Amino acid sequence: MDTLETPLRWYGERNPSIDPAGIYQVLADLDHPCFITVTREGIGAAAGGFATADGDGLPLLAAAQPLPPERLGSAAFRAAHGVRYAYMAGAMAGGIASADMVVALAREGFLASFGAAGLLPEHIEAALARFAAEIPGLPFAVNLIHSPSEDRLEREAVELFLRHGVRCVEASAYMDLTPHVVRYRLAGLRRDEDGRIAADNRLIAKISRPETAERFMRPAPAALVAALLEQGLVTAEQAELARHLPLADDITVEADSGGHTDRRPLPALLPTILRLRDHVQREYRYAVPIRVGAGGGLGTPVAVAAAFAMGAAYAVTGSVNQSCLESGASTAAKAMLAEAGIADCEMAPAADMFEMGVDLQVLKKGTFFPMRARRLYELYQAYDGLEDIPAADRAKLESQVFRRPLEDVWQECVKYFSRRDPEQLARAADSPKRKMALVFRWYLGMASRWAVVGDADRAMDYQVWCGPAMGSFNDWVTGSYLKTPGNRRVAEVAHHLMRGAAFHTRLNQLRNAGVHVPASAADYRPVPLE
Ligand code: FMN
Repeated sequence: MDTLETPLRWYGERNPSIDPAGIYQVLADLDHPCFITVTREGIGAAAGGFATADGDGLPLLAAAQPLPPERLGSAAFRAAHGVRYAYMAGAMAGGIASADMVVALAREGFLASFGAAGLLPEHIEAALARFAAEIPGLPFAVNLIHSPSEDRLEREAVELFLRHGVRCVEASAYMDLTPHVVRYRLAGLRRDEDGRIAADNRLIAKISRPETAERFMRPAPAALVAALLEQGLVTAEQAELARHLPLADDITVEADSGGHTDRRPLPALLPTILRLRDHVQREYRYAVPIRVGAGGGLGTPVAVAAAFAMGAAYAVTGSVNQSCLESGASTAAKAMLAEAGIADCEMAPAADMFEMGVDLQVLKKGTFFPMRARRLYELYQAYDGLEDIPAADRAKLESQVFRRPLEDVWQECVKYFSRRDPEQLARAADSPKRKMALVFRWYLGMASRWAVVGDADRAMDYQVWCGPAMGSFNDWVTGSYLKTPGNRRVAEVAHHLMRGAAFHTRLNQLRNAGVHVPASAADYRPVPLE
């Protein structure tokens, strides 16, 4: 090794570290450069000293620049959203992405999206009041979820956001655009003092297909804009300005994730959406190009580093945050999540799109939910109504799954939908199959609730949305303080994922320069942060 010819030499007051622990310390010191030198004992690493072209210091094999995690990803993303890190915690429905989670992440310089889907307006308003009081001036997002069968919910959500001056929305589950999401974006358009277009309502669209991505990348469709103008919901100036900028500022590419997912692999999907973005940018020449972020499967520093290496402007996590202290999930559900391995999730029917046969990804280990939900879907497909289900199957459902007569469940459905969405009842009145769907959806809906409140009696029915990122996170933190669910603070997890991503990014630079780092120095380990 010491005969190696390198053009550069390294000098320093302190000897370089040659043991794996010392090399690790240098690699993990992200605020300083990392010089890799050749010593008699193998490679040495130093955070100080300097490189020179002459003299007889140690041969310098490679060097990596300082890389604080604040530098990863897109500077434009950080500036536009006013955050320190290009990192976002995605929404988790029913307040699992809780107000506590949003507050904790905002205070540490991360963007978090409040899990507004499925919550009553008064709950969303209570969260917004907390943000105004506890994190004034700090950025946060709120989820706007497309509800194909409940248009009213989406319209009312947008009205609420506009009333409260919500400045950033994470729009998800869209297949086609709706007037509501377009209205949110347009209502924030104006010209600033210098005549430039200002978009006060920032929109982050989460997609898993190119067709949907493209709709958000183009300016708002003229027909929708005209209709909004006619109804007096946007001004003529806003309608005009809408032609000059994309509907969304950011596109989150969601690969195989917890909850609703197309299960595409990130390395297949992300490059396609990046190319699409470049194509649209060439066509429209937007003053501020759309940023493309990545989520789905990110549960380790290596995965986050890979997302940035592929060109993601920002990283989005979900599953791992659910197991954190601040999440709205129950302690029992968090304990189950902390035990999950990489293969412990599977697809199960979704409550909101049950009749359409849509699945979502849930935790499999420790619960019968996926199996029981699938059985309900099979019965739904096989029969035209509850009355047609064979007596033995019905008895089993009533004793094991529902634990009450199906007629009682139906009465609960009537009570629930009379208040929330009477149209559903009207549609079920003359359709035994629709009635069967509502009864079965009762179980799917309650299974999420039992998991959120931690109903011990229903532990075997918990529906916990979760993707493989959870298992890889658990594997990474084994042997560290983050193994214990009680230590998982959401902002610490975010810090470690980003620091670790910076660590692995530098490690890769060194590897590409031909450096072989011993395995025990090449794995970022989380330790408690001061
Ligand atoms: N995304 C949404 O846009 N709206 C939601 O209501 C929503 N609910 C979720 C609930 C849970 C429990 C989980 C795990 C994810 C949910 N997601 C939702 C997706 C996350 O925001 C995020 O995009 C995704 O979890 C990232 O993938 P990962 O699970 O592999 O980390």
